[in-house]
Parts: sequence; structure tokens; C-alpha cells
Amino acid sequence: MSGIDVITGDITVVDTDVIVNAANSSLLGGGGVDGAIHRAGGPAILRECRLLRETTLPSGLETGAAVATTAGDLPARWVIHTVGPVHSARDDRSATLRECYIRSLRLASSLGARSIAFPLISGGAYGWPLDDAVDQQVRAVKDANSTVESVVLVAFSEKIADLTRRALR
Ligand code: AR6
Repeated sequence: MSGIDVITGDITVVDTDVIVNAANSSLLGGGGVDGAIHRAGGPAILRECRLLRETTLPSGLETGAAVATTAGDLPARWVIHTVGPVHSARDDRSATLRECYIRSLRLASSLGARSIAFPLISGGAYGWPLDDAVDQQVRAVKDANSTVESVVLVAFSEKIADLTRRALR
């Protein structure tokens, strides 16, 4: 069972073994945390993403799946890219959102990582209501029962940090 901590700030400066990127299926970059990770990590990350698209992932990464690359110039050793679902009021996609966390933790464990940091997947451009995005995150990380020793939930605002601490209690 992992220890779970909450911090507020920028995930690109966190020095866990793995940081997780809330990517899109193209793996070729975007805004939000994805843009921040590619900017701070330098071109090596995009190079590996392009290689994945040319080899094992020609159609991109499916929603809920996870794949690892170098972390380039970041303090972390690996970036795990995962694709959260776009929020829908009609269609319950929360199991897919939890899969992002579960599959990232499984991949981190297989890499031998001892620590991992997550942003609030789908909590920005993909439109998930923040309180439910946080609840899904906390439930998934707890249920995953991972061997990764330390999980850091990186909140990008004090409001998200408060919601996260409340969900953990
Ligand atoms: N560190 C930590 N959290 C951050 C940072 C940062 N540097 N920057 C933003 N956040 P989003 P999504 C928070 O939109 O909803 C991209 O264009 C942000 O405040 O990054 O999964 C991708 O390419 C929010 O709480 O990811 C996709 O197209 C959370 O990270 C799409 O957006 C997630 O917001 C993915 O959308």
C-alpha cells in the first residue's frame, strides 16, 4: 500500500521517479500540464513520443491506457503518459478515468519506480467537475493497492488541494 501525499504547485519540478502526464491520444503535446511537461522536459520526450507513434502506437494511445518515455531534462526519471476521458454528462466514463491511475501505477511498478506524481487527470481541458475528478483520483489510487511506495497528488490550486485532502480523509 502506497503512502499518499498532496502538494500544491507545478508537477514539472517534482522529483519523484515518475511524473504522469495528462496527455491526448496523439502523444504529440498540447496545453495544460502536457504543454508544461514538454516545455520543461525538452525535445527528448517528444522524440520518444514520435517514435512510439511510428512503431507500437500508430493510431495513438487509447483513453485509459498508459505508456512511459524518458523524462528528458526533468528531475523525474520517466514520464508516464496517459489519456483521460473527456467528461460527459450522459455517459459515465469514470471507470476509464480510474484506469488512467491504475494502469499508470502498474506501469510504474513494472519499471521499478518507487515514487510517482499525478496531476488531476481530465480536471482541466477535458472538463471533469473538480470534486468528482478528485474523488475518482483518490479512489483509484487507494484501490490500486500498488507496490509503488510513494504517491504524490499534485494539485494545481489550493482549491484542488483542499478537495484532495478532504477526499483522502
Ligand atoms: N502542474 C500540475 N498540474 C497542472 C499543471 C502543472 N504544470 N498545469 C496544469 N495543471 P489539463 P486534461 C492542472 O487541461 O483535463 C492538454 O492539452 C490543471 O489545472 O492539463 O486531462 C492535453 O494535450 C488541471 O487541474 O488536462 C489534452 O489535449 C489538471 O492539471 C488535454 O489537455 C489537468 O488539466 C487533457 O486535458
